[in-house]
Amino acid sequence: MPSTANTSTSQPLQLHRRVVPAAAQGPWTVDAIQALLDKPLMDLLFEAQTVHRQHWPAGDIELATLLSVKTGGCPENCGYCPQAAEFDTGVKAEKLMEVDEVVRAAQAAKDAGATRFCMGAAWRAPKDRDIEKVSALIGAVKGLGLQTCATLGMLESHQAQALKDAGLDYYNHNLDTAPEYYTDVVSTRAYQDRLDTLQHVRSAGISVCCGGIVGMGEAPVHRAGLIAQLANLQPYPESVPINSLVRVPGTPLADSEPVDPFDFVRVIAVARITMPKARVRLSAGRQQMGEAVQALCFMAGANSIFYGDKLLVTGNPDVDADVQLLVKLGLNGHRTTTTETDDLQAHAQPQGACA
Ligand code: SAM
Ligand code: DTB
Ligand code: SF4
Repeated sequence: MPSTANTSTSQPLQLHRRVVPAAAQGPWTVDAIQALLDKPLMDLLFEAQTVHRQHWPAGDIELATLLSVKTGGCPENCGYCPQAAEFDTGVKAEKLMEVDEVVRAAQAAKDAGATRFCMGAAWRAPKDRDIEKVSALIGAVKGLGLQTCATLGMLESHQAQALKDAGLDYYNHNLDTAPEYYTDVVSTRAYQDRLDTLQHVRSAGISVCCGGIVGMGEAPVHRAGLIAQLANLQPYPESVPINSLVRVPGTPLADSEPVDPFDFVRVIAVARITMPKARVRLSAGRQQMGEAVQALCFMAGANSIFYGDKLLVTGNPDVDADVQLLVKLGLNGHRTTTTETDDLQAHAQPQGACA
C-alpha cells in the first residue's frame, strides 16, 4: 500500500482528478523501481508529472538554504565528502559557529526568499554538549520564522528528543545509496547505523529528510535499491534530497564517471512516483547541471532546491541565477510573458514555498 502516514502539511491538489497510475503502489521491489527507471524517458516524465500534480500545486518550488555551522575535520570516511579529515581536499576544520553569526546568515536567507534553513555539521555523531549548543541555534533560527533542519550525523534517541524540544522541524540523514553498494563508499559506519538514526528521529516526532547521491560509480540497480529503501520506509521521508555527486579533488570519488543527465532526471522522476507527497529536492550538483536539465528535473517532480551561493563547502548557483531561472520557467508564481519578463527579472522576489 502507498504510505498514508506521511505528515506533509500540503493538501493534495483537487484540480487534477486523474486516477493514480498503478505504478504508484507499494511496497516497492527493486525490480519494480528498475522497471520505472527503464521506461522511455517521455513516458516516465509524463507519469511523474501526473503524480506530481495530484499531490502538489504546479510551479511551487521550496527554497531551502544550507549553512555549514561546523565545517571539516570529520572522522568518517565517506568517499564523496570534502569534509572528511583523512582526505586532502583543502577544507580546514573549524569550530561550531556562534549563535549571532548563524542568525545573520538565516536572516539573510529569509530576506532572499528561503523558507527552510538547514544547518550542517561535519560530525560522525554529536556529543550531548554539541546538542545543547545546536539547540540554541535551532531556537534562534526558528525565532526568525524559518523552518529548521539540521544534519549532524548519527543521533541517539535522547538527542533526537532534545532537538525536537528545541524546535527542530526536519533532520537530514541520507542513506546515500543501496545497502549493497554502501560499503564501497564508506567503511567507518554501517547502513544499519543510518537506519537506526532515522528511527530515532522519526520516534522523536521530527520530520525526516533522507535521500542519496547519484554518480558515485553505482550501477542502475543500486539507484533502484536506494529508492526502494527510501520509499519503503514507514512512512517514507517528508523530504527526499537527490544529490548529483560534486566531484571534489582529493576525495576517493573525485574521478567518478559523470552521471548522464537523463539518468539523473530518471531518478528524480522515480522518487516522485514512489513518494508522491514528499518534497523531492534537486540538491547538490546544480552548478554543473545547466538550466535545461534542471527544468527537466522540475518536470520530473522536483519541488525543492538548495538556494544560496554555497552548499556546505562547495558552490551552488548564485541567488540571482536561481531567481532568473524561476522567472524563466514561471515557477513560484513568477509570470513570464515576453512583455513582462524584463520587469519581473528586475524586481523578482522569490516567494518561497506554499508548503
Ligand atoms: N555529517 C553528517 C552526515 O553525514 O549525515 C551531515 C553532513 S553530510 C555533508 C550530508 C550529506 O551531504 C551526505 O549524506 C551526502 O548525501 C551529501 N554530500 C556530501 N558530500 C557530497 C558531494 N560531494 N556531492 C553530493 N552530495 C554530497
Ligand atoms: C543533502 O542531501 N545535500 C546537502 C545537505 N543534504 C546537507 C549537502 C550537499 C553537500 C555537497 C558538498 C558540500 O558542499 O560539502
Ligand atoms: Fe563526515 Fe558527514 Fe562528510 Fe561523512 S558526509 S565525512 S559523516 S561530514
